[in-house]
Amino acid sequence: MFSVGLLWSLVVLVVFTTATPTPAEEGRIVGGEVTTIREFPYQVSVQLHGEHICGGAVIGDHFVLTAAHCFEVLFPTEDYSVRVGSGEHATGGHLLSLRQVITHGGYNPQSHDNDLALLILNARLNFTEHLQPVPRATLVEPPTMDTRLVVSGWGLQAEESGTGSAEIGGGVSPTLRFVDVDLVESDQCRRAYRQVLPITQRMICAARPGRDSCQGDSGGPLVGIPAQGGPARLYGIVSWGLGCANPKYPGVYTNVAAFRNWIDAQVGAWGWNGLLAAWSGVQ
Ligand code: 4AZ
Repeated sequence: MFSVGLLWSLVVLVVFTTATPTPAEEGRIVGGEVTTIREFPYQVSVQLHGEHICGGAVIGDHFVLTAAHCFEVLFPTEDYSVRVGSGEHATGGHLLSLRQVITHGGYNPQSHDNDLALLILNARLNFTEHLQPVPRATLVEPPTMDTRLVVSGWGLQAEESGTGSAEIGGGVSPTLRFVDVDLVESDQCRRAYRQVLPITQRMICAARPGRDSCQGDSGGPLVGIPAQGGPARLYGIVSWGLGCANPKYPGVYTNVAAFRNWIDAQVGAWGWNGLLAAWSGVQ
């Protein structure tokens, strides 16, 4: 599996050779720990032809939020599925089919701007202790420096090397992992990536020495737990970055709060379509 996201990372690595990570800093969801789906009941695995391609987050009883770049090469909707309620991407929980994949119309594969997709499931989810929605962050309560930020996923435990040939370690993790990261101020993130790509207001950055999300975590949730207590909220969707856990380059996440209107509009339109279909059915 060679995602477009990784491909882009490699392209950028070739262009900016000074950015090539050394083996020591390369690749791992370093500092990550194995966890269970009970701890992250909103986490799902997005699958193509039965294989994990991306993470995702449950935001409603028919809805999963993920990254648009997971669908850059778009297959028929029937080829995708979502595994919910399991800490293993390959087994357990329920494997569900999709009604629709809605990628953001403003998604730009070159700039990674608007890297967001909404998946509409065919069946209504039954929430359990293994399956729960996560509330979305709004612009009213931005993450602060003392918000605990947690990113989770089945992404690579070892990144492929700069040449793309020698792989350090075998593919995505069978079991769900998480790692704590810290918010990186937009200005600081902009400076870090100034020779690479613009950091837009639709992106937020997070990092911690030796810790990061990586390829295969894409589309997955970055959740913030307020220091003062209160509910966890979905702040980010794993989007892109230059390498993984490279001290020079924070992980970049889709800023979920910036898409409140877009998400609400898609969810609302789907609801009206459902009502219309039911109504025309009785006519
Ligand atoms: C990727 O290639 C990717 N360190 C995802 C996340 C990050 C880097 C690359 C963030 O899908």
